[in-house]
Amino acid sequence: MKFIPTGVASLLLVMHFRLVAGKALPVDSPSPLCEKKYTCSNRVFEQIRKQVILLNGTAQELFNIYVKWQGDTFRNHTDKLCNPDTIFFPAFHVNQTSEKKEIVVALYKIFAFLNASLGNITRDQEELNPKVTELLERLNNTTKTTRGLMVNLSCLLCTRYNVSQVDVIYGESTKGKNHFKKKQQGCQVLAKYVQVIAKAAQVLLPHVNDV
Ligand SMILES: *[C@@H]1O[C@H](CO)[C@@H](O)[C@H](O)[C@H]1NC(C)=O
Ligand SMILES: *[C@@H]1O[C@H](CO)[C@@H](O)[C@H](O)[C@H]1NC(C)=O
Ligand SMILES: *[C@@H]1O[C@H](CO)[C@@H](O)[C@H](O)[C@H]1NC(C)=O
Ligand SMILES: *[C@@H]1O[C@H](CO)[C@@H](O)[C@H](O)[C@H]1NC(C)=O
Ligand SMILES: *[C@@H]1O[C@H](CO)[C@@H](O)[C@H](O)[C@H]1NC(C)=O
Ligand SMILES: *[C@@H]1O[C@H](CO)[C@@H](O)[C@H](O)[C@H]1NC(C)=O
Ligand SMILES: *[C@@H]1O[C@H](CO)[C@@H](O)[C@H](O)[C@H]1NC(C)=O
Ligand SMILES: *[C@@H]1O[C@H](CO)[C@@H](O)[C@H](O)[C@H]1NC(C)=O
Ligand SMILES: CC(=O)N[C@H]1CO[C@H](CO)[C@@H](O)[C@@H]1O
Repeated sequence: MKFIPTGVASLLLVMHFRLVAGKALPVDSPSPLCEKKYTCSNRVFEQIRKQVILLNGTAQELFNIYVKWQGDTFRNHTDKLCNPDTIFFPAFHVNQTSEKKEIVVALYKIFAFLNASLGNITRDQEELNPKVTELLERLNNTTKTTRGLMVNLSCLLCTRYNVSQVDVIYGESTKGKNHFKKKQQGCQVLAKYVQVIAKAAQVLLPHVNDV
């Protein structure tokens, strides 16, 4: 059995094609990044670091509780069904020596993707597990923190780094898919999120390159 669903594979192909073609993908958000006026405090980077560390501290638990409520098949075969390597997630190819601006752009890409994914996951779980507050609350909290983080990242991008557009690649919507696919896609995204957020937290540890 192969674990790359055809939808994901074709999405990857489309993205590969677009990257090769050198075309920037439009930002799918309803309003351009810097339309709002942001006031950035001096502590904003510190705030971002705290928010990322908070997310890193709650990601594994969110994943565990998610799996707990998807039924026996997911609980018994988590590694196979929720393999993080079978889902697209924006790359996070920065490290502690990267420029801060590069790090902030990379962070924006992953959190924009995460925010959209959490929207789908929350909608699906409200349908599949409408009474499970321990899961819905965690999804809600993670979404809230993610959006707060995006405000702070936008503030840096728009006022400090003069970046008014970031090309974000979004995932596939789960709308219209069957229950199993919805559960699986959410599970894969959250499994990958656990890995990526740990890397992000690592990169944001106080480092020398403070420009
Ligand atoms: C999952 O594992 C439990 C306990 O090990 C078992 O009772 C159950 O039948 C299994 N269910 C499936 C769908 O594999
Ligand atoms: C860190 O990332 C930069 C790009 O941001 C890259 O040029 C450099 O090779 C990377 N260093 C390591 C040790 O991976
Ligand atoms: C977050 O995702 C929701 C869809 O669930 C979208 O409406 C909203 O604009 C997104 N927020 C940001 C800051 O991108
Ligand atoms: C679901 O995901 C798609 C693709 O990432 C995104 O465009 C859409 O806003 C998401 N839907 C919700 C309700 O968040
Ligand atoms: C969600 O966030 C609220 C407010 O920060 C907190 O009181 C609550 O314990 C959190 N719930 C979960 C399940 O993490
Ligand atoms: C979280 O839940 C509260 C209360 O149910 C709701 O008002 C709020 O819009 C939710 N936030 C997000 C980001 O989903
Ligand atoms: C910001 O970018 C705009 C357009 O790319 C450019 O005209 C402007 O000079 C830049 N400002 C700074 C402070 O870098
Ligand atoms: C991120 O979370 C993981 C798992 O809880 C933990 O092992 C790691 O130390 C955390 N990373 C940072 C930089 O806090
Ligand atoms: C320094 C700074 O601007 N921090 C903001 C980051 O985002 C949070 C949540 O949106 C705000 O409360 C902070 O003021």
